[in-house]
Amino acid sequence: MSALDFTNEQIEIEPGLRKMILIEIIFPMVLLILGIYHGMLQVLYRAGYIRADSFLGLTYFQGLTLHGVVNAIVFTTFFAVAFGYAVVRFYLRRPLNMSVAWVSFGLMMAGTLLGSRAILSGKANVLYTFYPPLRAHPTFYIGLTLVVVGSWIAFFNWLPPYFAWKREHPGEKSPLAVVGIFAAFIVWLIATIPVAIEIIFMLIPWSMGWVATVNVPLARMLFWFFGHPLVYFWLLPTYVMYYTMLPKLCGGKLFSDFAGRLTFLWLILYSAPVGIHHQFTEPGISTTWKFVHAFFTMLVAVPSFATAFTMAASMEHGARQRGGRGLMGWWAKLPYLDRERWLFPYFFCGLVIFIFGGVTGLINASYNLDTVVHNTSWLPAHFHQTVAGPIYLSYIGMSLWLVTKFTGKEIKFAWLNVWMPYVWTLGIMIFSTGLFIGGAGGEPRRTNMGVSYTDPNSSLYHADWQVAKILGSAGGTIMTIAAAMFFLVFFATLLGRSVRQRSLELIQSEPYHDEPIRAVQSFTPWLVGATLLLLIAYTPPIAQTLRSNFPGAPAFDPGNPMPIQRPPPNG
Ligand code: HEM
Ligand SMILES: [Cu+2]
Repeated sequence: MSALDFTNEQIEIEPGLRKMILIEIIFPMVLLILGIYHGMLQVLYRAGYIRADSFLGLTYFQGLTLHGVVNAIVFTTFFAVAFGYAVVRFYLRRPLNMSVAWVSFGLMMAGTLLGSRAILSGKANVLYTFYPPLRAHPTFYIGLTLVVVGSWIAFFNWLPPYFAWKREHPGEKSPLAVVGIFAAFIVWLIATIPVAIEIIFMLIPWSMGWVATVNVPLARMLFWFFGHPLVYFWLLPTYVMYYTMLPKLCGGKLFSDFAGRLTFLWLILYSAPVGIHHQFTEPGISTTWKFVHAFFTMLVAVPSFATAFTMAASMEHGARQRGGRGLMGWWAKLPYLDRERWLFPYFFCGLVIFIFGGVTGLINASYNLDTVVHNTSWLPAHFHQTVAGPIYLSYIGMSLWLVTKFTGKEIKFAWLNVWMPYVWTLGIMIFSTGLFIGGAGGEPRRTNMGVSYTDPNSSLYHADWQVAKILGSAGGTIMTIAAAMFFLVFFATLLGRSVRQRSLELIQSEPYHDEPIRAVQSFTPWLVGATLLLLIAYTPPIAQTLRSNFPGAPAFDPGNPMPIQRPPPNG
């Protein structure tokens, strides 16, 4: 097979599994329309184009909660599970236990419906981080728990075929994509245990009214024990696509198989012992442990650099196969607008955005710089360049890919499809520049600025926050246009006629260097290392938090500075 040939292996899969994966992609895509709409509203509120506490029936905090929960929790988790099924089924070539699969699916759907109902009825204005003392209705927490447990069950369902494959292929390397997906779900398992403890033992009893107060510093620590590895759970499926698909899309090979394995396994090790970098400004945790977490955070940046170099080398290899010449001339030979290789722009634009997301992440993680940007609009500027950059683009791109293959349909509006990632990139760069400038100048995040800082009639008015306002809303509008382009392509394709055989087809890149390094061929040492690091990184700070003796907090609603219920005497 020549490097320029772009045919991929296809396999037939059970109709039940195909249907399930399709629903797991289409259902969150429908919710995402609501999620994106509330992203657009966010920029309008910030800029003061909406000067009110609510818009079309939903309040400011309700919309922001919906935006964060749908985009960053529901859409991402559903996609990771759907893509995980596709990868495991494709590479291991074994049927899956469908009864278990449907149980996982049912729990995730029920949880999403329960949680969405709580948000839409205004009983869960707690944002996607659900920090106490903001308190939601119990169904919000129960819904989230069901989504998480459902996703665990999906992962457990992939283990029997994996072990069977290992038995039949002794001494062989596991397929790189499977290693990446398993790394994602190991990170997810590690991350979701502390947050499950927070939800089940602290938040549900408190929101049920069984206990009057909650230990806020402890809840926040358990949340961030989850919150940072969460972002690597999002990122790992993207990395799987980058390492296994991008090289072939460029017409070449993966520069180093070892770099891929090391990246995936390294993330198991360092994703979690870093959560306190979100808590640099919080009391009750000593500077020593804040520093330790800051240090580990720098180590978790290593695989991002490894990925950047490996992707650049792989793209160069591909471009040279296509006739690219010279030190820089090969850049001209990448398939920027190639309708056959249309996933390329989705991946490439994500990588470009990620350069900025990565660098600003290092700024956030630097203890002293964080004090300048903490809780300002700098933060949403940064994380839209990660979760709404490479992660979002690769997830929607792969969703469309799987849908066309599973339904045998042709892409509609193919020209819009190849342009969409570039429009999104333009939007996000303008949007983030605005929020970065605002944040560096002190503009807060999660604030209805239209009725405060950007309202000339308010005593809080900040005349100097105009640039951020204009760039933020202009960029947000362009992002919304790009998102609409995608939805048009996606749903028009879905409604079209089937013209091909329905199959599961994934792009597989061959390795250029296939290094026989044993250290990256087993999960075990990395799992042991991760456990040790977690014990070291979290035992002392949790002990400190428990010793700190902060009074328990009563429940609050974001719309009111007074507690919902009066705290008991001696709180
Ligand atoms: C049209 C596209 C989008 C626009 C205009 C937009 C805009 C915004 C704005 C302005 C905020 C900040 C609100 C604030 O802190 O004051 C925000 C928050 C957020 N966005 Fe987006 N966004 C978009 C798409 C996305 C996507 C695709 C994702 C993830 C896949 C995402 C994830 C988030 C998250 C997790 C938050 C944090 C919510 C919170 O602080 O509770 N956004 N968005
Ligand atoms: Cu983090």
